Formats: sequence, C-alpha cells, structure tokens
Amino acid sequence: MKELVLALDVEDRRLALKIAEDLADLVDKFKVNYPLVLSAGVKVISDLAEIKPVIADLKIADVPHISARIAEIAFRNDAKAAIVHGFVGSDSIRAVLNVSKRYNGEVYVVTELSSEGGVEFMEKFSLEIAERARDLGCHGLIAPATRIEKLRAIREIAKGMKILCPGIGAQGGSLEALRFADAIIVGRSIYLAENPRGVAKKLKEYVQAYSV
Ligand code: BMP
Repeated sequence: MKELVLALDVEDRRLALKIAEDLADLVDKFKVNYPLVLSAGVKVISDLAEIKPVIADLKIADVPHISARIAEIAFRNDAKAAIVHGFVGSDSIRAVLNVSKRYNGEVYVVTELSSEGGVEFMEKFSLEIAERARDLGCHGLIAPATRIEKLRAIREIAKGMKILCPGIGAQGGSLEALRFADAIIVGRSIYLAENPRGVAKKLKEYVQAYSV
C-alpha cells in the first residue's frame, strides 16, 4: 500500500498538533523539518509520534560523528525514520544507519532536491547516490516528483527500497509521481488549504488508487 506523508512545516507546536490530530485518519505519517523542530523543540517529535509515525527530516549533512549525534537525538525522541543527504558520502550515511539500528529505525537518503537548484549540482550524482544508499542497506530514498523521468530512473535503481516523493502541488510536481513512488510527501497543498481535510482526503484517494 502506498502512503501519504504530511510535511508539517508549521512553526507552532499547538498548531502542528492540531493539524496532526485533524488529519490523523487521512495521512499515514508525519514529516517534521527544521521550521517546526527549531521553533517548537525536538520533543514535538515525541508528541506527534503518539499520533502517527514521524520522519525526522533533518537532512543530516555533516561529518560522521556529528551526523550520528543528530540522528541519535531524533531517534531518542521517537522518530521512526531519519533523512540524511546523500552527497555527504558513505561514512556519514553509515554512521546514521548504525544509530538507526539501535532504535529499529529507518534511514532515507536524499538523491536530488525537487527544487530547481537540485539540477545544478545534485542531479549529476543522484543515480550514484541512489545506488550507494541501496548498497549500504538504507531503507529508502527521497526523489523528486518534479522530474518524473529522473524519478523513473531512480525507481529502477531503488529495487526494494521505498521511494518518498516530495514536490507535488506547490512545487509543480504531479501525482503521476505515484507511478514510481511508494509515498508522496505533501505540505503546503494540505496545511495551507482552505479545507485541509478535503485536500488530504482527495490525495489519499489518489494514493489508494495507485496502490492497486
Ligand atoms: P511542500 O509540499 O509544501 O512543497 O513541502 C515539501 C516538503 O518536502 C518540505 O518539507 C521539504 O523540505 C521537503 N522536500 C522537498 O520539498 N524536496 C526535496 O527534494 C526533499 C524534501 O525533503
């Protein structure tokens, strides 16, 4: 079954929890990023994890011992998964993986950003990054809904790994990404909508339709 992941990129803890509770029956996981963690504190991960599994999108990109410590903090606060940048290389990815194992957690690796800037540098290496993440035993990849052909190529490399796909809606990517992705990550199109439940419900229906 494919999944709908809500990117909870608000800054207020109470608002984040309210949105999470309102949409809990329609989304499969929450993804938290710096805007929320830096404003509300890392404990917000544990609070949200009581509602649904949380992916800590700290896009870890540092030397191994610091990457490991960042991952440790995320997992210790009940994150189910951590996201690490792929361009950092094997040693830092491995360091995060080692921490994840102690918590039975998952590690997702960013291949190339869905934004325009993702083409400038990351695009040249994203297929290699996908291969490396696969060979290191990572659980999944983050790949762009905004570049379907690249997503298709990453799918071929990913084999059994999960692909989580951001960029739908506000960034111009389409739901066609669901042909290759295991999950879509959607933020603004839901939490800024006049009727977030209505949008989430429609997206969930698409996700389910692509799952059969
Ligand atoms: P939105 O649907 O509002 O554009 O949000 C997308 C979310 O996915 C943000 O949290 C962003 O950090 C994340 N993301 C992305 O947009 N592109 C990527 O390549 C990787 C991401 O993690």
